[in-house]
Amino acid sequence: MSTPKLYGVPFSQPVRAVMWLFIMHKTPFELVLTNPGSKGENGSRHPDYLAKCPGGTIPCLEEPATGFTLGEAHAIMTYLARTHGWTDVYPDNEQDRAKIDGYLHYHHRNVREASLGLVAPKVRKDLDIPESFQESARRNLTNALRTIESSYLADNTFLMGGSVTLADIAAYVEIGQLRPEFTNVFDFSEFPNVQRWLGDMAKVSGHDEVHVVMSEMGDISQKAPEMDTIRDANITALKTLKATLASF
Ligand SMILES: N[C@@H](CCC(=O)N[C@@H](CS)C(=O)NCC(=O)O)C(=O)O
Repeated sequence: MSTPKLYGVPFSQPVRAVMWLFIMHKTPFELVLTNPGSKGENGSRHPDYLAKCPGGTIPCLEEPATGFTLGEAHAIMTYLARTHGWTDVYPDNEQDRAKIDGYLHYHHRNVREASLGLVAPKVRKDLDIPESFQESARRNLTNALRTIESSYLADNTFLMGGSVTLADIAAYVEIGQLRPEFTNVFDFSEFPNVQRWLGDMAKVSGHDEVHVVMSEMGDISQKAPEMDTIRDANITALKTLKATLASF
């Protein structure tokens, strides 16, 4: 089977989720650098890219052998888990899978708001995200964290029970980026279960390799990062990815 292509950049949360899934299963892929939102060549709004991924967002998966393409991180993750037999993160039981799918649907417009409300306003000044929009995103995220704290993680180590699933990976790339170790833009003191889970997730295989971009960019709580800092963080992340993939 030829090496699958993954279109995106390491800075993107949903791209990181798919990369983490590949890396934890020591499965090679080729990252094709694709600028989110750009209509230029190698941009996610270029007609050639839209032909593969009509939504015009990253990530997108392509299997060169068959020409199959697929957008949307969660669809990609469940597809990869099913086709590779990765039952460790997507158990071979319809009810377990349905519960995971339930979280993956819930994630959008709830946990995903972490990026829109807290990270993008600092990192993507060009988007000029209105303050009212940021506030509503922060509210949605806080409500989602209350749900995760008091329900998903009330009696479980991970979102679905005793082991990591696709739901944890999808959730962590959003919530984890806010940690003091990374952007440091959220106060987790109201959420002890979430804090404990963040620590457990940081020990999962592939976590460090996928989050190099975050550790390199560092704390943005006081000051928006310079463009050079973001560019350098992406370059270091790409070098790490190359070394990781070469080790498989
Ligand atoms: N629902 C999509 C969201 C992907 C997404 O929002 N990607 C961003 C980058 S993190 C993007 O491509 N933005 C460019 C745009 O919307 O034009 C998924 O989970 O894959």
